[in-house]
Amino acid sequence: MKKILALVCSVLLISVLAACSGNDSASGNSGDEESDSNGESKVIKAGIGLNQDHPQYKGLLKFKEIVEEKTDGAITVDTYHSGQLGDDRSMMEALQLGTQEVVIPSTAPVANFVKEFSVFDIPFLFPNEEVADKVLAGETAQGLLTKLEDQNLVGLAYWENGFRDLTNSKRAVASMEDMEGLKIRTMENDLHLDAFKKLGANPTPMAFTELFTALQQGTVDGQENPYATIYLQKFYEVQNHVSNTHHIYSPFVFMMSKQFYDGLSEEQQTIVREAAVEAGEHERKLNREANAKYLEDLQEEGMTYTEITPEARQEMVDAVQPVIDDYKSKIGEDTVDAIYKEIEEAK
Ligand code: KDG
Repeated sequence: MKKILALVCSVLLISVLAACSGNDSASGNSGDEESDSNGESKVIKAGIGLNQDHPQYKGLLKFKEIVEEKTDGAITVDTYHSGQLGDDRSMMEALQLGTQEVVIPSTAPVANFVKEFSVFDIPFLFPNEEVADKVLAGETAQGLLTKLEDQNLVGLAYWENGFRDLTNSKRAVASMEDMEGLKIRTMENDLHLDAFKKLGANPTPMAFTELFTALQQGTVDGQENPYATIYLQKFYEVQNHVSNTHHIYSPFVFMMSKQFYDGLSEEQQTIVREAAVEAGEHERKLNREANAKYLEDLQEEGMTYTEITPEARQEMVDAVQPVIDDYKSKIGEDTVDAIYKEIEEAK
C-alpha cells in the first residue's frame, strides 16, 4: 500500500512540475516582465520574412545597434529573418497579442488590418523612388501610421521594399499578351489579386514563406518582387525570365507591439522611434544599391531579361484603371485623393 501511495505521489509531483515548466515556455513575455522588475533589459523580438542577406535584415541589425547603444543595454533586440517567427500576417497578430515586439511587413498585408494602407498598392502609383520618399514622409502617409494604434500596433517608420518586377518559369514577358494565363503568386491583398486578373494572369495569394517551394514545385509559374529579393532569395534557381514591369512600389512598415511600446519610458519611446527612422535610411540606401546591381547578376545566373516598352506599360496602366476606380471607395476616397495630390506636388 505504502509503495502504491509513494508511486501516486511521485506521479503527481512530476505532473505538477511539468505543468509549471510548460507554462513558463508558453508565456512568451513573462520572462521579460520578470526581468523588468529585476532591472534587467527589456527584450525586443524582431522578425522579418526576408533572409539574412537582404538589406531589410541589415537595416534591422542597424536598429539593434542604435537601440542597444542608446539605451545602454536597457533594451536588447533579438533579430529573426526568413520567416523564422512566421509570415507577415501571423507576426502582426503576434504583435497584437504582445508575444512579439517588432515586424516590418510590406504595406499589402498591412492593409488587411488598416484598409487605407492599400493606397500604396495602387499599380503604377509612384513614378520613381524620390517621389515615393517625399510622399511617405508627408502628412497623409505619416497619418496612416497613427491609424495602426486602433489595431494595437505602433507604426514607427516606412522602410523600402521597392519597385516590384515580374519573374516566371514559362516565357519572356514583354507585354500583357505574354502574361495571359500565367499562374502568378501575389501578396495577400485583394487589390494585387484583382490587378493581376485584369492584366490577364491567373493570380494566387500566398505568404512569402511558402513562395520558393511553390515556384520550385510548379504550383505557381511566377511571382513579383524587387530585384534584390529575386536575387538574394535565389529565385533565379527556379525562375527563367524577368521583366522590368515595375508595376507597384512597395513600402515596408516598421511596426511595434503597442503593449510593449506603452511599457517603455518616454525617453525609450523616443529612442526606438528615432532608431527606426535612422535604420530605415540605412536600409533604403542599401536597398537602392542592391536593386541597381542585382538585375545584372540575375542575368549572369541565367535569367533572360525583357524590357517593357513605354507603350506596353501604358497598355498595362490602362488595363488596371477600372480596378483602381473600384478600389478608391474601398480604400477611402480622401486618402486616395490626398496621396495623388501629394504625388503631383512632389513631382
Ligand atoms: O520581410 C518582408 C517580407 O515578409 C515580405 O513583405 C516580402 O514583398 C514581400 C512579399 O512578396 O511577400
